[in-house]
Amino acid sequence: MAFELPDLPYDYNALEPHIDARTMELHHDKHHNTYLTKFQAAIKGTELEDQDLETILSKAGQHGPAVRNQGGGYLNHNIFWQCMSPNGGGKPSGKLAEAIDKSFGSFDDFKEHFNNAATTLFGSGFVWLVPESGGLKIVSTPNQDNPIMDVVPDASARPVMGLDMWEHAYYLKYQNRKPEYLEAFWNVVNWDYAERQFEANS
Ligand code: MN3
Repeated sequence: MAFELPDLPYDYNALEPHIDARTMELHHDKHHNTYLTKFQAAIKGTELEDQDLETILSKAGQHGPAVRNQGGGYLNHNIFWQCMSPNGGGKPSGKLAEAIDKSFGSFDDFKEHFNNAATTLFGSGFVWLVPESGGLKIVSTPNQDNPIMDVVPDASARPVMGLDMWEHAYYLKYQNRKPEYLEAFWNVVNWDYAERQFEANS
């Protein structure tokens, strides 16, 4: 497999004023690209070069920290850019909306649970919405782990959507103000993408 840095699906400034252009530029061009470069170095000359990303990371526990952390960082950002959109925000619809109501009680209750998971996550990591037997659950992962990884307890499913809670995702604009970053995310969250992921993976 030739792994490449995907273009952002929108301009750096497309998520302004919620997520600032400078953060998006550094986050994509520097952080994401560095995960990719280090992942490529970690698998160079090994049998992993011929496997697809999800196959490799579903067995992250067998491959050592460089593949888990750098490969995870590469995958997580491939996903995260799609979880936001300049046309995002609002509420989900269709089967995803029904599953959120069923699993959490209401959309507002879901947001409260998700925000709570994000603000209580210690250190760097991601918060994910993950399909679970017809419903949904919220999963927090440390560092660059992803719910498809064998090292994540109770996971092993593709996330519907996720949020980057590393400081590099918000510090330039929001510093320590995580609740403001969360509000910004809800204003750009791409429910169309999340609905497609839910229908494909649940
Ligand atoms: Mn990040």
